[in-house]
Amino acid sequence: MSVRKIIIDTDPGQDDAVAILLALASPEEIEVLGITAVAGNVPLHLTEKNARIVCELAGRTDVPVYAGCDAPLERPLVTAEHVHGKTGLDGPDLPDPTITLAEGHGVDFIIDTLRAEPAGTVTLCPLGPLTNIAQAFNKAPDIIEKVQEIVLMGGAYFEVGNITPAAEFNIYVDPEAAKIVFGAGCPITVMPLDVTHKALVTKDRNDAFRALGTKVGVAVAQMTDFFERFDKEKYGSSGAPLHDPCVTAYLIRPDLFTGRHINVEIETGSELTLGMTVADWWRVTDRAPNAIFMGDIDAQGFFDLLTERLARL
Ligand SMILES: [Ca+2]
Repeated sequence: MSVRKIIIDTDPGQDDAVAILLALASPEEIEVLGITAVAGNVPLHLTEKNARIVCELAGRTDVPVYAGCDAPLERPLVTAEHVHGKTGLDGPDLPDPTITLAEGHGVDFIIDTLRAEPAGTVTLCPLGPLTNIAQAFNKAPDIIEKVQEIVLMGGAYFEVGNITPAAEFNIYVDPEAAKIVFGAGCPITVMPLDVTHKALVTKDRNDAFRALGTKVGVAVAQMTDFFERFDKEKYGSSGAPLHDPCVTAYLIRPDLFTGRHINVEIETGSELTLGMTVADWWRVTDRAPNAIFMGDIDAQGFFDLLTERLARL
């Protein structure tokens, strides 16, 4: 397997943090060209700071972190402090970053990188609202055909919604951006709630992170403990879902996931179902497939991979 060059587009977020740590811990499979922050779980000034905190936690001060868009394309920002806490990274007590933001806008970094690298060699990994990616495609349509793949966390079919009864948070926050991305024609792989709601941080799995005894292991245990409180109450499950690391785990172990190549459209018109991913899981339309929509995960294999890789940092 060759090393995949990726850009992580993110709104950390405790689960974003774990996704980034997994990528940085896996140099045999993943080379992180840069991280672009976007407004989402919390406002941009916090997500870009949190991304730098996470790189520093991993000892990877060489990874450039850019600030991207501070609001969705056409709507006011909706945030999720009720899940992630006031900072977006509540749980561990991590120091302010010493690394500074890279110069330039995150959207321009995405454009310049895709233009500079050979076509079909850069994978985009959006872990938040799709604003930065859509903005880059709008500004520089020539980069669309150069994308190797977009592997994103967002949407839902059987699990329907987590921010409204019909919509998953990342897509709901910027549905117009999601519509642009899903309509762009790039290969897309989607990690929806159908997958992530099976990736539950049970007590045993949380204990395994803590038992690493490292700074990273303890911080990840504290992060996953934090949103646990909220999610367990909400879902009544044995643990909280760990959404975003499914994206970076897929780049390392695609065999942990199964899904279908189907058509996925984004609802942007309805008040009631705004941001819904209308996924043709049963292939009842003749709309052309535009995404591999995952439906299942080997959850224990996923957590074993996470624990084994985080132990390296
Ligand atoms: Ca996220």
